[in-house]
Amino acid sequence: MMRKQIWRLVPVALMLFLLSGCLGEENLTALDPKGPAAQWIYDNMLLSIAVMTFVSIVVFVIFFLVIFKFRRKDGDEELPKQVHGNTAMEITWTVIPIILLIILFIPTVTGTFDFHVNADPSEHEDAVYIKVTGHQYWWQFDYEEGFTAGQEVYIPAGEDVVFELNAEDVIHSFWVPALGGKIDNIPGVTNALTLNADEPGVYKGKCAELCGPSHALMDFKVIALERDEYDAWVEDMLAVEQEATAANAEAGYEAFQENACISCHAIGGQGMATGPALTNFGDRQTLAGVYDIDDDELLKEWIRDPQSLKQGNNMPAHPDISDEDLDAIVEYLRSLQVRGADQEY
Ligand code: HEC
Ligand SMILES: [Cu+2]
Repeated sequence: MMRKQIWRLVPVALMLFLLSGCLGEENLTALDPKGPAAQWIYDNMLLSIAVMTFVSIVVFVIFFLVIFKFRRKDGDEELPKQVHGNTAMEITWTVIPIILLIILFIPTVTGTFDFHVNADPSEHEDAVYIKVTGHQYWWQFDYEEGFTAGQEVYIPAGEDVVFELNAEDVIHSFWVPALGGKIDNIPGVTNALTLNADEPGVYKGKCAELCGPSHALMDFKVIALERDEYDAWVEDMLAVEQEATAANAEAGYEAFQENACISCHAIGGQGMATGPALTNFGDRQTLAGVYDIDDDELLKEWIRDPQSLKQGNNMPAHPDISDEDLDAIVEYLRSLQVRGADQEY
């Protein structure tokens, strides 16, 4: 009976095995570090696995040695001589764990100090300093130059970038596994984190603190560019004006105003930021952090009924918006490009 039940675990184990593939989703992994902070975490992970393996081997070897060597044999009548409190052994098994703890302690503490930063802009005058605000269920990135970006944060590669972390509503957590550790975004508290991407590229990030029904859809991206490309991007973000970008999508620009989208979405420094800034929406790699960006129908679905795609999010539905307006808005949104569509990342 018992044995039969154990076999039932096989499909479960198989499922877990298959699901474990999901952990490797592109670069959403801490096991392939792409920056110094992530490298430090990875090295520490390997070190603790090594220490743990050493301890396990020693313990199991002694364990099996003892149960075989000292087991009761035929003819053993009396209990063997009982010993208590062997000082040499007591010292040995106290000192060895202390040494192992010191081995773990030193790199952990030195790294913690190396990578710790204060959320004080005046201490980071040479570094790029970006304010990150977590919202249910999107990310806002405010640059010192005075513009705002939504969902995707651009940084120069190979440089320390300081992120000041805050939250608008509930606790979120800013995590880019390939670049470093995670720190919470807490309403009313200011935390800071420094990340450095070795190479230009796109690094996936995720909210790592359960923050509501669409927590699992609160993804973002770090896009690391060469320094000169990054500078050009900053210039371009600053140069965007609502009307200017709208020149080729006049009707959409008007529909965007008429439907009061602008009351929540800033474009080029105008409008409110209760929702993600759409200044460079045409450059986005995903819709709302997670969906296929190239699908016009999905984008229209989002505008008509955002709840159907991201439960509990704070964008109201627009059930009465006309098809004409929708088409025009989609065209307008697609025209909001700063980098252009043919970028590699
Ligand atoms: C009351 C504020 C509000 C209004 C009005 C509003 N939105 Fe939104 N919008 C939001 C919020 C909040 C989000 C972020 C949702 C999320 O991802 O959790 C959002 C997300 C979006 C996104 C996805 C952005 C991205 O970075 O992927 C698009 C596109 C968008 N809105 C378009 C529109 C359009 C078009 C209108 C007008 C018809 C509109 N919104 C009206 C609040 C608003
Ligand atoms: Cu969150």
